[in-house]
Amino acid sequence: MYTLDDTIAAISTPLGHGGIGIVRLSGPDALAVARRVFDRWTAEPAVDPHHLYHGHIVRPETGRRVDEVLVSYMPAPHSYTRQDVVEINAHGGLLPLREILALCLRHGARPAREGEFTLRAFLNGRLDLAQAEAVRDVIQARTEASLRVAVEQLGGRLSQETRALRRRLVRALAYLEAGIDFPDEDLPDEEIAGPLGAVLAGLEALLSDASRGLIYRQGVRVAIVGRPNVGKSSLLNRLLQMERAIVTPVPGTTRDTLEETIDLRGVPVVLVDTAGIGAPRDVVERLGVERSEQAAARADLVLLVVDGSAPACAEDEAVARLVGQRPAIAVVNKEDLPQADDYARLLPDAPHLRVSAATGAGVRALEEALAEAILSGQAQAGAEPVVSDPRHRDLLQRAADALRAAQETLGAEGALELVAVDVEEAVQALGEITGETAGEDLLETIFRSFCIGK
Ligand SMILES: Nc1nc2c(ncn2[C@@H]2O[C@H](COP(=O)(O)OP(=O)(O)O)[C@@H](O)[C@H]2O)c(=O)[nH]1
Ligand SMILES: [Mg+2]
Repeated sequence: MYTLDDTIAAISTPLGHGGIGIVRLSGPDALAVARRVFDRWTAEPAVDPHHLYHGHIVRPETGRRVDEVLVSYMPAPHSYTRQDVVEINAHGGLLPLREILALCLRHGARPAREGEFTLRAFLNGRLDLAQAEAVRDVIQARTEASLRVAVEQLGGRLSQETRALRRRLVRALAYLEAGIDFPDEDLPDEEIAGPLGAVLAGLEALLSDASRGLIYRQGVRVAIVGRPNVGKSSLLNRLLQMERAIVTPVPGTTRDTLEETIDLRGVPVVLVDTAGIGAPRDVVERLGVERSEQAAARADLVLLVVDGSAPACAEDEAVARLVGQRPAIAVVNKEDLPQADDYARLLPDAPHLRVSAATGAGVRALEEALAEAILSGQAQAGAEPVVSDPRHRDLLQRAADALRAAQETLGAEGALELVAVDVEEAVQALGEITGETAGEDLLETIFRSFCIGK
């Protein structure tokens, strides 16, 4: 299903206005296609690899210049895809880039699908699957911490550790099979039980900080909810350190949900400001309230904001009921005003913090509490987690479960065939991380999550 023998082309930089933009070609005809549209190479008998050539993209039919460009040629295997690659650096506008791409397509290339350059790099063995996924994660990283984790994975740390564990299992499997074929020989324990235990310990070490890695990569959603006018939008602006949401003394100012990301100790935190939950006065407010309820339901953590200068009312109670048992922090806002209520009975199990979104008092402590709630129970060791992708975590888990089952059978002196089946399962699972045993369906799903041009 995957072809490597045709030539693909795409705009590899974001669409919009930019200083430069790049059209990339990969495949056996990359140079031939470029020769047809790049004037410097049309008459050039030998193009120097890894040189930048200055010239123009020209419509061959009319001789009209499309753009002034810098073009480079990276022959196989010394390129991103390990195929012949040509990169055309043009001016970064939508029109020149689209026209250059269209010319390439008309002269022998076909449009690249999502992630197809990286897919080719994978199929040609330049990257394994976990590294290919890291390319996407580097591009999509939202904090320095998530970038560091992705760069480590791109460098092959997860791949090397996974491969080393898998190799030990493959060896153990060979001994197991020998034991099955020659049941009268004694099986040396150090060749089977020893490696199984060691690999399981290795898997557990990788899994131990996986949830922290997942949090860095995926981030968490925090919904700010409360009745109208308690200061939700003011609190959002405070946490963002900018005036993002409109704040007015008029109840019902925020009618729709609004999202912004902050970097909280390396964790990308999506803050969702919501319309106040109360008695809606019109259809827009009613829809806003529904969205607020959905935002609270979808959030990993809820900030329930109340107004400390006013007594708790039925609306506050209603919002607290909506929060229910979800992870939450009660934020008693407007502490700069005379306080009318301590709100202690609202969400009695959640931490309560007094803040003033107006003066900023208590906001640092709130950030600390938020980080604590998000990373609670996570080891805060300096080392970056190795695993940050739920796909990898699940496969490591699958391998670990299979090895535990294998150990159990071994311990109970069960049939070696059964042990072998479980060890094979673990070998298969680990192979799906690096792609050694990945089927086309899996590749299809993974590369579809890339952007076109990557
Ligand atoms: N004194 C005081 N006023 C605040 C504080 N936070 C918000 N306000 C005011 O409360 C009103 C409603 O604020 P807003 O953020 O729009 O509330 P929302 O409806 O919950 O989003 C505005 O007039 C704010 O200036 C605070 O900490 N102290
Ligand atoms: Mg608001």
